[in-house]
Amino acid sequence: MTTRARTASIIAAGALFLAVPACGSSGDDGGSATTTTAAKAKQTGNAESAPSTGTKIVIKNFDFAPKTLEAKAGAVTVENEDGTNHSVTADDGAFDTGKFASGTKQIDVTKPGTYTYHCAVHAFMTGTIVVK
Ligand SMILES: [Cu+2]
Repeated sequence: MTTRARTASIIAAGALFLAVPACGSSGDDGGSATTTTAAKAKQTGNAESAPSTGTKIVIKNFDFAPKTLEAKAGAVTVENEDGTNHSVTADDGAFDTGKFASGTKQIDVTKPGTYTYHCAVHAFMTGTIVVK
């Protein structure tokens, strides 16, 4: 009984230990993620991966397009074409569309800078807004 209980708590502790670093690395790993994207763009020559100027982000097929948006300070429109809940949530909390499944939302990017964001539903969905 005691051995069993101890084993269970060791497994629980192990699961916790595994969960925490996985979370942390995806959060503050922005530098290498950028490198990966750049490397991929170079490799495939895919123009879609290159920074794109505009005021709109489209969510489609569980991805953001463009991955890096260069925008002037002001409003950015986010359109969800997936029919599934997604969000554009700034990693630093500067903006957040909230979860929505279709239609458009607007976010305000007022200060120049580079903002990394993610989807609050799907942590693997990430993008960047560069405000000039
Ligand atoms: Cu999502």
